[in-house]
Amino acid sequence: MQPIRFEPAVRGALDERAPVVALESTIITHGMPWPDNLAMLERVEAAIRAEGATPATIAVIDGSIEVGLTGAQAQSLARRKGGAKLSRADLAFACARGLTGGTTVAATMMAAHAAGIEIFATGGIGGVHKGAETSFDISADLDELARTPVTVVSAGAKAILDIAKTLEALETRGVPVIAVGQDEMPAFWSRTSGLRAPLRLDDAAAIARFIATRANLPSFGHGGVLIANPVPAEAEIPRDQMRAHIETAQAEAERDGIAGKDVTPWLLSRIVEITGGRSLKTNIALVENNARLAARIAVERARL
Ligand code: PSU
Ligand code: MN
Repeated sequence: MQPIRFEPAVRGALDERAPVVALESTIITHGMPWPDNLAMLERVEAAIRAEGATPATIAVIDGSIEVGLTGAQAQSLARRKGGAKLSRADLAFACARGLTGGTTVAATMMAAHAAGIEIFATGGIGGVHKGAETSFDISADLDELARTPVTVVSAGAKAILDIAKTLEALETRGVPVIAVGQDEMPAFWSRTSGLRAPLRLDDAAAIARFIATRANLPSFGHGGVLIANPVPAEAEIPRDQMRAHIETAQAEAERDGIAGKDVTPWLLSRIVEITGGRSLKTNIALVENNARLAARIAVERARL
């Protein structure tokens, strides 16, 4: 059995050292409902191709880590109910047991790095949950950013999290966090968070130069980089509106005893209901926006 398999277009692009952008799949299996999840993936892959890069969506199918999905594989993953949510702790187990599931930011970073892909686009990373001082719920995405040299293009940490604590945890782990085009850290559905981002760069070329410089500094290039790209203004839900929705969903999750891996998917889908579908439109718009920026970074990086 081959643990990592490449879709032919992705293999070809990597062999030619052409720009490739990895995409995660927990967002497909657990982050969005069918059929919006598949429509999102198709739009996002098209946006990457339009910028001159090759998309490589990563997932585990029947125990094999797929780097790049065929249309049929993407559709069957998106339709599937009850697939696994696979993070660092689950990846080898899923391979051994022949499971199928979506890879989180952490697991996708591992697979992307193993495949030789440097740039990865997602919606929002996992981080330190509200109430983590008692629940200890801190996403494995943060430790992965500390150890695996992949640049993750996000709209920040999901606003259901404690963003201030998430920034502290990233600083502790030595992860550069770079806001794009503004001083403030974005907050997923909203362009603002009320918190200053640690670092700022204004375009894809500057980000590509930073990644290249860092990779060339001996022993500095370990670990990942987090790019925090604000959602486009026309798609954003302002922070004061989101705050109330998040508090409502959070209180319901606590009441119903939602815990562990279920917390993030549960809150995201409840917030889609509470906002009458508006948060899903925003989520799709921000992933597409991140994919476009990631593709531009990959194109600039390939020139350096
Ligand atoms: N971004 C989205 N939707 C998602 C996720 C990110 O727009 O569903 C997923 C990512 O895969 C991320 C995961 O790694 O949520 C975090 O889960 P947890 O908090 O359980 O680590
Ligand atoms: Mn968690």
